[in-house]
Amino acid sequence: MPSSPPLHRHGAFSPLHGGGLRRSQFTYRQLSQLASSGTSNPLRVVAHVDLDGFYAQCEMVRLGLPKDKPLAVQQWQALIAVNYPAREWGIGRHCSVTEAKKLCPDLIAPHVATWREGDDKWAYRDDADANISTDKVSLDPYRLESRKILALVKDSLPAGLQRVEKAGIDEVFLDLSSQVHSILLERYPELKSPPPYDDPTERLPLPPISALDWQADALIDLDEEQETVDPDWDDVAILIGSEIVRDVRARVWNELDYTCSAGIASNKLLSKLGSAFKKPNQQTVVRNRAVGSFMSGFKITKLRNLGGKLGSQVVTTFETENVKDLFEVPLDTMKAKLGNDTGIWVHNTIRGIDNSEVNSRTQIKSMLSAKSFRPTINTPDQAVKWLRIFVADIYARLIEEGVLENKRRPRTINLHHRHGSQTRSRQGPIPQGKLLDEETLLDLAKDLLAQIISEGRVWPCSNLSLSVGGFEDGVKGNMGIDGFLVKGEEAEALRYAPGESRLASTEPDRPVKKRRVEDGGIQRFFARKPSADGNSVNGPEPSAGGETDLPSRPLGMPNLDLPVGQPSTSGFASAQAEHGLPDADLLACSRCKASFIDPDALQSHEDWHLAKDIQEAERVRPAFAERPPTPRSSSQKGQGASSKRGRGGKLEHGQSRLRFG
Ligand code: DCP
Ligand code: CA
Repeated sequence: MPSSPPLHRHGAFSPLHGGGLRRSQFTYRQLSQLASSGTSNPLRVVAHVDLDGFYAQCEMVRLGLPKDKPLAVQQWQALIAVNYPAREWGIGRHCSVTEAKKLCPDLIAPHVATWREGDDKWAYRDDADANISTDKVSLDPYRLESRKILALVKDSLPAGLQRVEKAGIDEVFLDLSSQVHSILLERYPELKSPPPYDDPTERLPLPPISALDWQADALIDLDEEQETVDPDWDDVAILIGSEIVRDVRARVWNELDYTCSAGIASNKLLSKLGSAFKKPNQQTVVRNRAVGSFMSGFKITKLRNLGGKLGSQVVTTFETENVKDLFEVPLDTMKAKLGNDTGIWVHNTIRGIDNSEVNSRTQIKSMLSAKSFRPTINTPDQAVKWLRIFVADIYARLIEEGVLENKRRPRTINLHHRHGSQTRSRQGPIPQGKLLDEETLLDLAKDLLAQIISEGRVWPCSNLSLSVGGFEDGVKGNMGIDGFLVKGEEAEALRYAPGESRLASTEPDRPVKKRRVEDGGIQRFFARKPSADGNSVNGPEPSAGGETDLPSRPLGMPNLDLPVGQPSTSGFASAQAEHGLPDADLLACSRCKASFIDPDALQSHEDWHLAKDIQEAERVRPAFAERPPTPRSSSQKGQGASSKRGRGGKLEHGQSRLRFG
């Protein structure tokens, strides 16, 4: 923590008396509840920390390059991450490698590491871009760096008071409320006094009137009226949060050599917009009093979850693109025009209201490794070579998950196969009770492949995906009785004897059970969460799950980064515009509105849908429990709403930052 307190006390004034008769707008109860990180506490402090040009920074660190060298990470012919020096040359993810090198001949463009057919370890290879048919991308190097950074972030925060949610491969949310509470009491011991008359609804005294030292933080402008209002405890709380975040960022930089940007605000929605507001290597504070002015600078479709269909509908309905204009629309009108749930949600979102919690208990539920074959593969031998790679890939991640220590282990294994437009899946249980090793997994995968092959009509094969799921906490020490009991998912899988493991269709017979909404409304706009890692198709929880061979988040790929059950971004409608693709000669995905320049990109995109379908089918597997295990072929099913990542927080017209303090 910084050595000097942020409030410069005025002589002998105690904060409790400095405010004279005027009182804070916050109560003793709200202050004390800050300790338990309540999500509707107005003093709440949440931060979002996001690494700058993450994969590119990983490569800079790996190669030991000076920070000013332009570098972009290549995956086949595409760029998937661009560092900030390279962005100054006009290079972005939309560029091909060739275009980027034209813009900046000195560009360093390492190719992502790959697995190669027949090899048992991923590696960085000079010829990877020429070997799309025999190589498969490995994101392990980035995942490992991500883990290191996450561990350091956690280590920078007091163990008992931290709440850290990994929100993606390069981003975390921190609920700093408890820590801020403890620092507040330490710095202002007067706040420890009981409330007058022991009444927790009494309002706190005001903090002293003094300049708050925001150091290098970017602060969001206030409107004139707010400028003149003295700081209250929410300003002090967020300032303390900002100091904590500055220290965390300094450690990540000093110890691991990475820069990151951060947003500090009262909730996840605002802190995420804040972290993207000023990049790289900056932190932006969105004080409660600045929320109106902050939000009013955004275009509606730049807000999370409003990038797609729902955003377009809102724009059309209210005939404006600006959040600012929506402030005028009364809640009742919103409800009437958009439906109850959707109306309330939009009404809150544009005002920066978000009561979702920072969830530190998110755990991986499944891991997937997949490859689309172009050209297709035609023999069992080839398929087995790929299974070996998938198993090695998944096993490395299982080790990270603690499978060797028996901390967590999967209970089921699934193999999905595509032949033309036909997809088939087989699933089996993973034997419990002994340490899971790579050979066992491979044998199980081969077994599933043999089952699929025995049905015939399998070659040529254009996609194979292997996944493990049904993660459970392992038994530590002596194996308890639970270790020998078969439960849930595994029990279901076991109902099908080896050799006849149930076929999981990619088209669920029954629709996914959805959160009931009054108007059947908002849910129709929202798809489910794909990967935090960008290219993964994970189990039903936010995670660092599987890896397909698609560009990690191909153009138009959704990045739905809300917990399951919550609305997330919808639609690809703006993909084209946002990525600056030309209007002409675009190939459109039949399942969503995404457009692509070349057939390979389209194919990748469609494979992504497939992988997501597979995941979805797994997720709703219980819906099949009563069905007889009759093998049948299945077809794909459209997912409906999908999403496009909205960066949301880049500098918007009309926004500037205020020097404060
Ligand atoms: N990623 C990807 N494909 C995409 C988007 C992202 O492979 N279409 C990967 C590479 C990124 C990482 O995910 O480095 C994190 O994604 P971000 O959107 O956070 O982008 P960056 O970290 O690269 O840049 P920024 O500084 O804008 O956060
Ligand atoms: Ca990032």
